[in-house]
Amino acid sequence: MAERTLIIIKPDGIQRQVSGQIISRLERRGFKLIGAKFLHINEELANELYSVHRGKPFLSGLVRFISSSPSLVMVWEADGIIEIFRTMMGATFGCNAETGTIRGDFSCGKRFNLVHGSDSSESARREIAIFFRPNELVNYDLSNAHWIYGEND
Ligand code: IDP
Ligand code: MG
Repeated sequence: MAERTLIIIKPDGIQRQVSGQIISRLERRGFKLIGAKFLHINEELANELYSVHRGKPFLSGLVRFISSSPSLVMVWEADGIIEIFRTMMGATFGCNAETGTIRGDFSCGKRFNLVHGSDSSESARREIAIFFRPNELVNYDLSNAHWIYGEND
């Protein structure tokens, strides 16, 4: 099975109405959407998602931001997607992110950086399970997969 990652369009992305532009980049890259939920992440879920940041000074502000307005929570699949998407997101703060990345093209601040992407396969497994039951992830063939991955031999 191809690799999966949790991608969230955070409250600033929804409020700034750029979800379509962000999703276009994922589709253009050939990623496959296998799950999606539009929801208001509450404080409890936000604390669970960001449990790795427990004790850090920015956690309370981060939880306040994430639980301030709805988010679009998605699971996408592709070979190597975790690393590819981390590169597509850019550095954590928009003010440091390279132009051409999502954060570098859509933001110039710090905490408000539009997107979340899992940082390892272990994180992806843990984070996906916070938002989705296994039967909420849809299995299907992408009809153009052959034209995305091609033949490598
Ligand atoms: P990442 O989203 O690039 O993986 P993390 O270090 O996992 O970055 O931090 C999670 C989120 O917390 C960031 O995306 C950002 O919204 C916020 N954040 C991280 N560090 C800071 C900080 O020093 N000040 C304010 N917000 C921060
Ligand atoms: Mg992170």
